[in-house]
Amino acid sequence: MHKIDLEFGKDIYEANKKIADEIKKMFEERDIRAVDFMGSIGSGKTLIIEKLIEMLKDNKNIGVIVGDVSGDDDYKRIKRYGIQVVNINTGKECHLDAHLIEHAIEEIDLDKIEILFIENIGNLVCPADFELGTHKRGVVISITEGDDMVRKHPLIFQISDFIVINKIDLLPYMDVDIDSILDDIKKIAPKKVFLTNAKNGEGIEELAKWLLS
Ligand SMILES: Nc1nc2c(ncn2[C@@H]2O[C@H](COP(=O)(O)OP(=O)(O)OP(=O)(O)O)[C@@H](O)[C@H]2O)c(=O)[nH]1
Ligand SMILES: [Mg+2]
Ligand SMILES: [Zn+2]
Ligand SMILES: [Zn+2]
Repeated sequence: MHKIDLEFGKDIYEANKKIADEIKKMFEERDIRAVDFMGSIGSGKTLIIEKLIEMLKDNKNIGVIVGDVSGDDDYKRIKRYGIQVVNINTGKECHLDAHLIEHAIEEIDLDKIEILFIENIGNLVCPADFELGTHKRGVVISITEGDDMVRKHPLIFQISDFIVINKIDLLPYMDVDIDSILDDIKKIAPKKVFLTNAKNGEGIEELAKWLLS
């Protein structure tokens, strides 16, 4: 462990960005593709990562960092796949930051991974402000959260490279207008969109292909 080099009064975002840039450079040197999955609580981030692992693990070496405020539920779910996984408990913090990732990757044998999935803390606000050094950042929302998520939290969608709308299997049961979500995305944050059902894997292959391209 080292002491974080945060001068008093120095911008915390700037300090984060500096570490994130170093991490990204290191990933590039090692040819590791890293993806930050942000998104709302319970939207399906872990299940989507599980489906991606199932789909890719025979051909790619995958590592995962899971962030949760507390506990190891998601860690255990990923661990079942027999791949390298690190759990980060943030305690009171509602987002991951680059310094946490810097330490988490000390616990990973980077020579043995080609892809790193990072599951951020479920939250549509502050994860947006903290880059983690990944090549791609995405935000996962789901049908059960209603159709106003994008316009209520524009920033996180705008800074993302892709957006996943998950749990589309629940559309028939919810009073949710998917076209309204897609309209908001078009207007507010025109990004690559994936419609998924992480339960049966629908839409995950398309996401996997895009993430690797
Ligand atoms: N019907 C349906 N359920 C889903 C889908 N994706 C995830 N779920 C369920 O939704 C719940 C939450 O899924 P998780 O993968 O734990 O969600 P998460 O975003 O990782 O949750 P946190 O880490 O707690 O923020 C679980 O019960 C999943 O089985 C989906 O596409 N359809
Ligand atoms: Mg999770
Ligand atoms: Zn440190
Ligand atoms: Zn936060």
